[in-house]
Amino acid sequence: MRRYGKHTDEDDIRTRPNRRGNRPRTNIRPKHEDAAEGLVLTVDRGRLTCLVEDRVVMAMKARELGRKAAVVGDRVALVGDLSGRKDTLARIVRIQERESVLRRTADDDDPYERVVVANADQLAIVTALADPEPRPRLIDRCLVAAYDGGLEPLLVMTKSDLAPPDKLLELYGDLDIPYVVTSREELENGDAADRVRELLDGRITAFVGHSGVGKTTLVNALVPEDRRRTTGHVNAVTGRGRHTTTSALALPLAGDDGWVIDTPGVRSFGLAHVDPSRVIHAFPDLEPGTADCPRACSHDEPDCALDAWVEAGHADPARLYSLRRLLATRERTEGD
Ligand SMILES: Nc1nc2c(ncn2[C@@H]2O[C@H](COP(=O)(O)OP(=O)(O)OP(=O)(O)O)[C@@H](O)[C@H]2O)c(=O)[nH]1
Ligand SMILES: [Mg+2]
Ligand SMILES: [Zn+2]
Repeated sequence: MRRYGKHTDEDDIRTRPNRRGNRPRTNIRPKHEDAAEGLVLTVDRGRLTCLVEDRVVMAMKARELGRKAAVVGDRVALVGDLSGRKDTLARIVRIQERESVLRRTADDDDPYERVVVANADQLAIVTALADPEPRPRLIDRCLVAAYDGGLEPLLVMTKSDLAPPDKLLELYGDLDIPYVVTSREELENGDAADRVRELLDGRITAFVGHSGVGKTTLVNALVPEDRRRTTGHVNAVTGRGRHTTTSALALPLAGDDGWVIDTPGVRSFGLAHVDPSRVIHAFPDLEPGTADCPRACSHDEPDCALDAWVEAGHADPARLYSLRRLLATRERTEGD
């Protein structure tokens, strides 16, 4: 497990002009020199469960953080009671700069974006091959969010005992995304966990997908039970008696092999916040062809220089087709 050491802060002493007189005065706020570093494991109605060294510490946001919210995966600085004992509450005084941000909006018209997970470096997009039926549009949208947020995508196709993966594999073949296919039997004999674990090695992987595709089943197969128990998984029982995940939860893989973050199922993945010009970075083979594009080109418009560039043989047309399909997923409504 990663350890979190002490953190000092130099920004907390501020000078500002005194409003009444003109003499400057020094406004000394608490320095939090003794703040410890922690990792946010889960958030439940304003209460944050954090890992500080090897202790699980409950915390809340300090008022000085203002409207800034800490999310799962955030590295934070904590002060107060860090013992981790029952009924203690520490305070989060700082959120460290994020290395990646997975964002979504509830739908495309909703300007309010929420950060789903911070600091993940991989996005496992989980799709069941049946029950529920695969929804390529949702996969495409998760891909765009991953590219936009700086996460590398991984396709996880579950329930191959119910339907074959061929059609989906064909659809995503040109995108060159690593993928893994799992079945009920492989979950039970451990093969699924072994195969998926290889792709998670040393990384922080967030699992996303529609409700019921098997995210939690897989995460549970990956993380030994005693490690899961420390944080108390937040679950609710659905109308059909199935357990559904209600808040994101980070769990450590065995050894020093990284983290997995289970998240609640999503029906849609709004992309109102996405800047299309960032998606092209995920296509390094096409990116040089954008040199002659008009300013602020969406790469999905008539004047885009990519068509001519690909026609001239510089890249595979199938790759341009895939890029355009992803970019177009921002325009269409979901659910089909
Ligand atoms: N047949 C089959 N069923 C599976 C497989 N993996 C998971 N399931 C079942 O699918 C159902 C849903 O699994 P969950 O792991 O709860 O799904 P989830 O993605 O976490 O769902 P939410 O928390 O609601 O987002 C459970 O009844 C699992 O037993 C599989 O490979 N094959
Ligand atoms: Mg779940
Ligand atoms: Zn263009």
